[in-house]
Formats: sequence, C-alpha cells, structure tokens
Amino acid sequence: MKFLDKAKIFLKAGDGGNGCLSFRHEKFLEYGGPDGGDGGKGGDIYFVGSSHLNTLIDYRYQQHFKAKKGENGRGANCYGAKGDDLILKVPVGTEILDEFGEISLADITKEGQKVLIARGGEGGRGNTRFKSSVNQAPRRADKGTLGEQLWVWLQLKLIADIALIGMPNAGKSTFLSVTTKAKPKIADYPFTTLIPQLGVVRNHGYEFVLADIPGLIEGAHAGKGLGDKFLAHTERCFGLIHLIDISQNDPINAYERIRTELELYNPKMKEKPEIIVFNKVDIIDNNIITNLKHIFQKKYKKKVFFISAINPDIRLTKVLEAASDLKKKYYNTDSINLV
Ligand SMILES: Nc1nc2c(ncn2[C@@H]2O[C@H](COP(=O)(O)OP(=O)(O)OP(=O)(O)O)[C@@H](O)[C@H]2O)c(=O)[nH]1
Ligand SMILES: [Mg+2]
Repeated sequence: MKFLDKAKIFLKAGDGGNGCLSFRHEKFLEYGGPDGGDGGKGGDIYFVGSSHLNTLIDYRYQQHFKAKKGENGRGANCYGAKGDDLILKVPVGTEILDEFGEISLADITKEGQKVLIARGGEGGRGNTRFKSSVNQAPRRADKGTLGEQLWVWLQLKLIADIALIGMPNAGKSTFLSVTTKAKPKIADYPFTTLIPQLGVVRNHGYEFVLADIPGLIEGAHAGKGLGDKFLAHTERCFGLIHLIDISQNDPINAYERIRTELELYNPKMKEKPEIIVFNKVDIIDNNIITNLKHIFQKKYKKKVFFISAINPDIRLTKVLEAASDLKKKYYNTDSINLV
C-alpha cells in the first residue's frame, strides 16, 4: 500500500574559496616571495536515509538549500577553511530525480545511507603554488570554482504504519478524514471504499501513516467481498486500529468476526498490536458503553476506546496517542524525530 509524496527543491553546494595573492613582508627580508594560501573547498550536499521520517513535508516548507562556501585563502600561507557540508535527512524509500522527474539520481533504501548529490566547488590556488624557478614572484591566484547547483525532485513511496480495519460502514473513512488531510469518500452504505486510502496523522510532534482499508466481511480471508487482496497490505503495518460500529445489534460479534478473518488469513495477524475502538457513541445509550468496557476487560483483558468520529474530541486524540505509542515501541525510541 503506497502513495506518492513529492517535493521539488533547489540545491546549491558551496563555492570554493578564492586563492590568495600575497607576498611575505618582513623587515629585514627583501623579496620575501609569495605566501598566498589556497581557498577552502565548498561544502557538499548529501542526502541521508532516516527511518524516523515518514513524509517529505519539511521540503514543502523550505525549498532552497545551500551548503557553506569555502573560506578564501590568506597571506602567510594560510589555507581557507572548508565550507561545512549540508546533510539533508529524507525518509527511507525516497528517490531523488532530476529536475524533470525523469532520471533517477539516487534511491535511498536504507537507514543511514548517504549519497552525494551536489558537489562543492574546489578552492582556488594561492600564488605560492605558482612559484617556479623562472617566476619567483607570481602575481597569479585562482578563484575558487562554483559549487554545483540543481533542482531535484524528491519522491517518496509511503508505506502505512497503522491500518484501520473493520466491517463495512464502521466509519473507517470518516476516522481517516478527521485525523488526516486525506479526503476519502464517505457514505452510508457498505463498500464505499474500494481501494486503500492513506493519510498522515500529525499531532503534537508525532506522525504516522494511517491506511483506511476497504471493509472486511466474513470470508474475506478466502476472497469474499473485497477480500484478502487488501489484507496483504495490513501485514506490513506494525499495528491495527480495529473500528467497530457500536450502534449495530451485536458489536462483540462484529469484533470477533473480524478477528477470526484475520487469523484465518494469517495466524500471525492475531499477534499484531491492536487498538480496539468503538465508533458512533453519539447514537447509543451510555450503559452500552459501560457494559462493553466491562466485557472487554473481563473476557479479553483488553483496553477499549469509545469515540464518535463525526464529533472528534479528546477521546479520538487518545486513540491517536495509543497509535503513536505503538510506533515508538516499534522503533524502540523515546521520541520520534521529525527533522
Ligand atoms: N452517527 C455517527 N455516524 C458516523 C460516525 N462515523 C461515521 N458515521 C457514518 O457512518 C457511515 C459510514 O462511514 P464511512 O466512514 O464511509 O465507513 P467505512 O468504514 O469507511 O465504510 P466502507 O468504506 O464501506 O468500509 C457514514 O454515513 C458516516 O457519516 C459517528 O461517529 N457517528
Ligand atoms: Mg470507507
């Protein structure tokens, strides 16, 4: 399950520093000779893969990136310092293409993979370098060369972190529409969603990719309804949000049917972390909530959430936080770096 995230950015590697034209000036030394140092090399621009990033969003806000210029050379044979390199973090799965989006320059497939995309200019030679037997006082020093500059396209194929599963009409697309910028079709009939939809949840410093999977029905594992085609996608997610319409006759049965489908499809799916969420609490009695909470604690020893996706509030935020915790556990880090 993939979708494309794209950004076009401009890169300018650092120019090389100029070489220096200078002669030694000392009181008792006539014809001290040349002592102009070389300019420093300009900074390079690298891309490096990071598995803590999910999107190219940062590259939509800032589009121009420059590495530092090399310092100019100075007298007394002082070389100019090298300009700092610029290292741009991109999500693993990012492809870097030329300005027309046609030629692939690099494919970042691993955490920590580093590729050079724009080379800094060379430092110019100072006049010391031009001293020779026939020219003891060269008046030549080179300018630094220019750093490379180019427009590139970044293109990311997103892979979902968390899948929204449940029966048709449970409110999965509604959930996606209120938690991300995705605009899935929502309607009061089953199988409104025909192919998975993705969105990025962004909330108080955390982010993850959420996938809205077409509704599952009994026999889905064997190809019924929209079938197992999309269950394959959920295998790659590290967690599930299982959404259940609380207003239907038997929500517990609905929950169990989906669990059975998952298990029949692949027994390992039952082990996948699951956040159980009852939706549509706005149209039921409060005592139903109390009952369900009790049953889930006793029978399944599982925590459950109750929300109304059409009236999103703090209860929905709690679900997102639980999902974000799954991501942290999965990556085994305390904080998720967004930059
Ligand atoms: N009352 C109420 N209705 C809701 C709530 N959430 C969703 N709905 C309605 O339930 C219906 C189904 O919502 P969808 O989001 O399309 O459901 P889905 O799970 O994506 O359905 P499929 O794509 O068919 O699997 C729509 O008419 C929604 O407006 C809720 O919290 N309360
Ligand atoms: Mg839907």
